[in-house]
Amino acid sequence: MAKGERGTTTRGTTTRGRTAASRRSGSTAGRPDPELIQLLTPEGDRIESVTGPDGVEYRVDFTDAEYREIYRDLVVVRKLDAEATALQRQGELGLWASLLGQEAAQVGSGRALRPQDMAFPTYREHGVLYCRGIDPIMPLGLFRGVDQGGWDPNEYKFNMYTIVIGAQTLHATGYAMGVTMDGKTGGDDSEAVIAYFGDGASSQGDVNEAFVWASVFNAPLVFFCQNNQYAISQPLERQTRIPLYQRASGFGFPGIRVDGNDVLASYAVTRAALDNARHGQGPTLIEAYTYRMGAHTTSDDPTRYRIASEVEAWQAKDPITRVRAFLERQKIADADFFAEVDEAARREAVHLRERVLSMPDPQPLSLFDHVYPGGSPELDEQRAEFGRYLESFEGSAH
Ligand SMILES: Cc1ncc(C[n+]2csc(CCOP(=O)(O)OP(=O)(O)O)c2C)c(N)n1
Repeated sequence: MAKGERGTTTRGTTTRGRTAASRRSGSTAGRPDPELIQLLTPEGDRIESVTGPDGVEYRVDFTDAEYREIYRDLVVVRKLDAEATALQRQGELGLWASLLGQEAAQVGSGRALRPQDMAFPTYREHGVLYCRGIDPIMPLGLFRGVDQGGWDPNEYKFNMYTIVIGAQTLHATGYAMGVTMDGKTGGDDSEAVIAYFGDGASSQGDVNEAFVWASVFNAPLVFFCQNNQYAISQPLERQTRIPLYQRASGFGFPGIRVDGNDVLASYAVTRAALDNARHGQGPTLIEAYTYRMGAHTTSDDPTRYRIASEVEAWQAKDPITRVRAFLERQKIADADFFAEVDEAARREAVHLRERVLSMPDPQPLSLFDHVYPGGSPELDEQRAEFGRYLESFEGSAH
């Protein structure tokens, strides 16, 4: 994205007067949305390159092997997610926040990150976590309640999951400002930062404060909003009256909307925004337009607030089916390859399950171990009191 392209116009689009359904679909039925960056259609047709409303040309130049690898990522990530959901249903996890439907947004943006880039996720970014090379068992330990995350954010350049909605956008902004203050921007090997959040989070004060600070300090930061249409049961029209990406212009930086079910477009748009950030051109807001196919979490029942036809319409835009159609049509992959990927994903899921079931329960008193680096007298007192409480049970091992 050229420097001169920053500060995109709002293009005068308004959602007032449109129906809730047309607001959610993001376009007038039947017509492609001119503001949606897409490189692979739902039918699996490849669009060579596309010029966004920001005047930037978006493209990817993957080798056949890279196309196959990105397909593999999508399939494995979906399979692991389905296994985690099943484990929760069998009582092995306390809760699970499924990414079903959001694989392309996560794998596309996750693969666009360079090794030196730092990511700040929410609680649903299992696909990005996978792309960062983190063992997928890690979030399961968290949702099983036997550890508090488990990975080293500095080693993997992937921060801990954040449950407090939007808080991580401020953490990311502070971190990105630190990158600038350390004089580390301006080159190809510079660090860029990405913050993930949802459409619901866009209403939070934290996110809006992060926009202000990132903008005025020109932070090397990409705000990656996965607009999956719902904040639990609250639909998008309860969060905004304009397309979310247009919010950015009010804060003084560019916003772009990408087809979040298109892994190639998600990759291209994120790569461009990250490169702008690392070269000193400040933040970008990416709105990945997608859909949460499952429940908000395993504690939620989406049939109470959304209709089946809406889900079916999004099924036709499935992020994996279109890549497969493209690979088949272009003869980039054959039946043996697809069977091998399915089998590899199945094996990974079995392995995941075995390891979840053998995770040791933590010692109850370890709850107090990592609250403060040096402990505190008050905490010591609480630990002792909790220890006495545990010992009061018959047959206690404490
Ligand atoms: C500060 C705060 N308020 C409320 C909640 C409860 N809560 C958990 S998830 C959620 C909805 C988030 O929706 P969105 O940002 O769209 O992300 P999604 O879960 O759809 O990926 C809410 C309100 C919370 N975790 N933190």
